[in-house]
Amino acid sequence: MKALIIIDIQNDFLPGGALAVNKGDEVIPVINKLQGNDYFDLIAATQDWHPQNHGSFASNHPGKKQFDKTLLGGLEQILWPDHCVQETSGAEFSAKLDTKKIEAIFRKGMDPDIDSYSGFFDNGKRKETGLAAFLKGRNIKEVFLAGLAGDFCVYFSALDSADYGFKTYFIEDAVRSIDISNFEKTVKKNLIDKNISIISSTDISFR
Ligand code: VGL
Ligand code: ZN
Repeated sequence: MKALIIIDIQNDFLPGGALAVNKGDEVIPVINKLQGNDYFDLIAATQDWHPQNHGSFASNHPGKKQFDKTLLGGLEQILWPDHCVQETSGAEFSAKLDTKKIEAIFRKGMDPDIDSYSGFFDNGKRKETGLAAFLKGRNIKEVFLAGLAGDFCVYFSALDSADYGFKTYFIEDAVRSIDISNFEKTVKKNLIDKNISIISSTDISFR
């Protein structure tokens, strides 16, 4: 059984948003096309969902600037612009994303004291979101990942998916990254080292 997990297709990560990923909007038609056939047995999504006082926001650290680093929950933390604040339009899924087939949405980043990049866990692996149990309960063996950002939330979701024992696929043309050189130099290598398959949406045979 195969699942497609759509990561954080939210207005704040799209052009014009608070933490816009360059060309992030280009993944939406690709993801809509992937959903538009019966290849996947299950489609789920994640949503970055921060309280306004979240510790990953530079605005909550007087004297620090956006993209500075600090410690949060004992872990190195990049300080982001305020983004995906609960119940704001920036946190909503893009109106262009087809959501009809999304059976479940896993929210993350709600604890102000720790960030959450992966759709499976917070960054300290303290608390699960329930995504892994949901997938296992549906007898999913293969997990396909798409969305934003390729070097953060999609990346860490892929690593955790592989750790849970799912055969994991990273759909490269359905992903855009915040730092493209980091993606090319580090992320791809680490995915390959974990036996995660980097594929194109066109490798998926539509039936
Ligand atoms: C993300 C940075 C901060 C992501 C979320 O969705 O990749 N990146 N919060
Ligand atoms: Zn976030």
